[in-house]
Amino acid sequence: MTDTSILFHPLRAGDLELPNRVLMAPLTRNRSHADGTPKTMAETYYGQRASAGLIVSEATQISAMGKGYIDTPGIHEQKHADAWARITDAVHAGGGRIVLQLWHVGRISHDSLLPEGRQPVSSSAVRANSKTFTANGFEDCSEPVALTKDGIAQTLDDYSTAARFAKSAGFDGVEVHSANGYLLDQFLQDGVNKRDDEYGGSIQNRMRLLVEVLDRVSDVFDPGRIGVRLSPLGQANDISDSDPEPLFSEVIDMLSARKLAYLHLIEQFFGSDTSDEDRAMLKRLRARFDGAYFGNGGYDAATAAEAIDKDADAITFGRPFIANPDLPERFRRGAELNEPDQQTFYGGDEKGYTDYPFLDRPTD
Ligand code: 8OZ
Repeated sequence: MTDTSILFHPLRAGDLELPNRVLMAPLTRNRSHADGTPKTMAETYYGQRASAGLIVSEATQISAMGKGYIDTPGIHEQKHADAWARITDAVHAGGGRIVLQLWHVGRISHDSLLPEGRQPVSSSAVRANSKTFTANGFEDCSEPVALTKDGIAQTLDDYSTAARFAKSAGFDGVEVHSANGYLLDQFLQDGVNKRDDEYGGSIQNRMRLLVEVLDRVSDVFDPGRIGVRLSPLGQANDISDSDPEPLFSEVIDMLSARKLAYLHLIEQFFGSDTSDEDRAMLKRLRARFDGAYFGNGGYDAATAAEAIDKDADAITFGRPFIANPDLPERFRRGAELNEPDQQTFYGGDEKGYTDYPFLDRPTD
């Protein structure tokens, strides 16, 4: 059996002190109230998972215009912050740490989810060949409009407000979601970004919105409490770039210079393999980042320990953490894992959310 003890070596990621390297990945669960307020059961769910080295919250919209799916949580009103404060209390009471993932979906949305039925916004007015989940089930994404200069200014203000609410709710930090074809990725990648102003064209221009978002978030949280998630392999939500490696090299150099807490890359998408060529590119990219590196996608305890032995600092686990609230302890003991039930991933109640059994705790 592989020696997995390295998973339990403490790690410092910026200002975050992590007692182990088995981290909880951000997981969309669509179980908030319609107004974006997390439900009480989320306190139990996150509290149950407090033994993670770090919890990255589910993606959380920074504004009403940043919403793209039914029943996802927000962080742009006092009532959202109040509910999140009870969640961070539950995690801290269990000895854990939690960062909030700040999210704007951009064009991956539907008019019916947005205020007054407005059109989604993006870098350019290019419709995504992708689907989202609304009150009517899976629907095609709506036609977006390109953000104007005023719209960009508003979006940056929304990031500031959201970061302040996150701080007031007691989060240990934030993760800026710049992956998976959502708004910031729609600015980075030239398959979508067709702008001819200072937010389009050159790599520096396409990075500008992410840089400005990080400036705003850094006014609220120290850089050592900010992480960024990227998906340089594209694949999700109809995103693509004509030349990803130079783009993501410059992005990661910028993140490294800012001395952020960590870089979080999606290395493999569920259900697809990553080619050797893509793995080699990811390796070159992550080597450019000076801070902590979190890998994600398809790991188990043994492959995570191998990756940490080589060049990762920690691994984030998604599906395994859905089904195993005590995942670190199961890894420590080499215990059996509960199997996740895909039927209850998105939406619903406590079933498949807070009722997965612990090794040592009887369920009632
Ligand atoms: C699954 C379903 C809906 C959204 C992501 C926030 O891909 C998501 C997401 C995942 O980053």
